[in-house]
Amino acid sequence: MTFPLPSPGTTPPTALTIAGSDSGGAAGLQSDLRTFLACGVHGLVAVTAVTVQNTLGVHGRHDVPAATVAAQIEAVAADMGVGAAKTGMLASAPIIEAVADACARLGIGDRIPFVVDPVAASMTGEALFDTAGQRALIDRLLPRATVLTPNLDEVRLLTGLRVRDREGMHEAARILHDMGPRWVLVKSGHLEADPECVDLLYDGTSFTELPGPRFGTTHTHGAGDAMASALTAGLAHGMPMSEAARAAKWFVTESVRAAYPIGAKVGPVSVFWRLQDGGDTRP
Ligand code: PXL
Repeated sequence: MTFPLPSPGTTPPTALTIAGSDSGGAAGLQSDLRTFLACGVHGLVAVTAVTVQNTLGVHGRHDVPAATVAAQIEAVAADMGVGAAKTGMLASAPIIEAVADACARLGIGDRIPFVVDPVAASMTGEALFDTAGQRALIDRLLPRATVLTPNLDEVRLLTGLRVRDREGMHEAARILHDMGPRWVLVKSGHLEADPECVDLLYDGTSFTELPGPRFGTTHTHGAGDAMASALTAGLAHGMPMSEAARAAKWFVTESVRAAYPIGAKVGPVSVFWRLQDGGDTRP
């Protein structure tokens, strides 16, 4: 169930994140690159926006021009190849349109697995795109997604459904599947009344539960990003969807177990546990 790490000098698979920067280093592209490293894939980035952020919240942001986002995707795809791709914060409708067009040109979401993480708001509730962005996401990216990975707030934004229990997660998965993605993985982290953390994978026919413990920690910033990027890494390794989802669930569970406090509020999940044994090869 683990992710293979490349032996020194061998070329690992590549994974592309199309995401925003979190200056606090917890979520966004920083989390994605860290997760890619820890899951044994070479991380590529198309940065969509720079957020001014710490554990207290998002204090400002500067979006990258849509054409520059598309150019980053084209540049890495042409030279290094994209084994699998994921989206995070997409910031605006024009960026979403440009990403959808670039993905269509490059086969991302066709022959290349495409994980759409419909990031709508920061941990502290600041919107990471507006209603035009939400419409573009539904119209242009959901039908192209190999797998959609919403948390329960994103389920509510995309479908209007307020999920209160595990049965509600099944209903959400069915509705979202009808919106176009080939698989839906509903993240259960926000179902706080549930003593466990059981994510749900749905392919339009059958449900697969991904069970895990719920930890008492409040330091969960970046957990959703880590789940989606570990899933992307698994797909880049060529794992079938259910195997990649199980591996990603294991990875994020260990990363929440290892989370640490830093700053005044919500600390990040950690990947340091993956580096602990055997990392030092000095004689
Ligand atoms: O966790 C979602 C997320 C993604 N990307 C950026 C973010 C956040 C949450 O804060 O800031 C840039």
